[in-house]
Amino acid sequence: MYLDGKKIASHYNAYTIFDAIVTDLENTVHTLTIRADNRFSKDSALHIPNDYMSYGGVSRPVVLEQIRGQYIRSIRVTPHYRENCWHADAEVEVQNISGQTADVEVQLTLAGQKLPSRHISLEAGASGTLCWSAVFEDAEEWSPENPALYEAAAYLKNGNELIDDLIDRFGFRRVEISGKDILLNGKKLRIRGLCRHEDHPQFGCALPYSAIAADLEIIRHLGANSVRTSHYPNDELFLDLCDEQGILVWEENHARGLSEADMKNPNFEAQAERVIEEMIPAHYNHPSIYIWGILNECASDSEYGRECYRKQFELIRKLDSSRPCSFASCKFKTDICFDLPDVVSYNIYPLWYHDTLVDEYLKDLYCWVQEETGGAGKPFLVTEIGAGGIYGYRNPAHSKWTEEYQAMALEQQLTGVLKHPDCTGVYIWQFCDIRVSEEWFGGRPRTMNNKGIVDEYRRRKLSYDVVRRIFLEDAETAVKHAQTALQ
Ligand code: ADA
Repeated sequence: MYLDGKKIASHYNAYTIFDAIVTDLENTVHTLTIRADNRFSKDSALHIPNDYMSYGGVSRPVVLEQIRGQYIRSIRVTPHYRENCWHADAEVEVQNISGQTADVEVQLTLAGQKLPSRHISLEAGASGTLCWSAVFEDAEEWSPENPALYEAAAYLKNGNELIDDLIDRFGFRRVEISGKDILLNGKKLRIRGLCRHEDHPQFGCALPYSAIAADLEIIRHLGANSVRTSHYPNDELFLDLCDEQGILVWEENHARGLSEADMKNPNFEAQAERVIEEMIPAHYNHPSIYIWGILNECASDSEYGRECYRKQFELIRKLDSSRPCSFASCKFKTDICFDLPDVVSYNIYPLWYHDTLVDEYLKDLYCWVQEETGGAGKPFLVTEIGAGGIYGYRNPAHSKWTEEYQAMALEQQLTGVLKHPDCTGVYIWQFCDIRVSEEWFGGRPRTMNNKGIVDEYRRRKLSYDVVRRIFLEDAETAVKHAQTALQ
């Protein structure tokens, strides 16, 4: 990033937020230049030729702000439930970018409650954090059924002058692990989800509000209650809409299918950990995010890989102790990391990559996890399952890649997973067909990943109605079970 031709910032990774502060600017016209480079190189450990497209261009919003001396860098709201009542802790970080000490005041309103203002003296260039705790007796819980959102509004004053404000939203909800269950607000969670890439034939990975909203409308019509942001942090717009619509989100850092050799790239650990350090503070207040994921299908079957997983889970828990964490494994019975996450998650493809019957495959795998790994007794999620189906390729012989085969496979896969007594739920791979790197052309007809329930133009395949029927039936059954449990 350049201002008037002078470099002011550089950032690795296309999916996470970063900022640059320039002081003492003249009051005149300036030129801001952003150069996005999507070329692969040995220095890039995360953006590599892959089963999705690393698009060029600027794919996230660019925001310019004129700030005066001091500004509010972040608001972090942590709701928690105790003594039958909602409480919330708030932390407001203020930064002093001026050349002298500043005595400032912060006023904070949380969910309509005006809290006592706080003062802080900041030396030149320093930042500091102010904290509040408050009780909210009438707070409405955030849930998929009732996604109640509240505002956190901070105002920064220097003397009597209001010099900055920052307004964010949050929700009163709690996510806990209880034995084999994930609890949302004390109730057992049941995931009926879809994995979704940010990918669109008109917009690449930079989908505008209207396209994101249209995707979520389809996702809700399918009867899904969750989206997995495979395989990187998503656009704030998407998360805001999930907060508003009660769609639960598994958000994960940027990595897909990195081998041990890939993970030994000298830049890998710093680049992967940096994504976590940027993703969690930026997205912390979103109630829709119920779990953090890392390192999709990376080398969780190797000692070196395990050390990377361990360090990243440690980093997540340092940044956010209010959510569970997990990773999606494809290592069948060779994974050595299940003692590390809160939730055991697997990507499995019976009837696609191997012609094993779903029930048999899942039962065998679940038993192995219980008997042979540190994942015994933990919640168990299927984070990917699906099959390829090329839109418009129909053939009653049900050969692979036909829409009929995909519909048949998903019928058996979803039924098998959702009837397993100890499975918390399922994410279908995947929402829509997406572009893949040229290097992946071999196994990917059209140089596309064709496992979408809709194609890249969001046109429904035969599997669409199968998924909708099964998800709606499962939701109905879950409601009946919950009602029976209350009687
Ligand atoms: C893996 C991977 C996905 C996708 C999928 C597939 O599970 O996590 O990104 O590549 O396989 O289509 O085979």
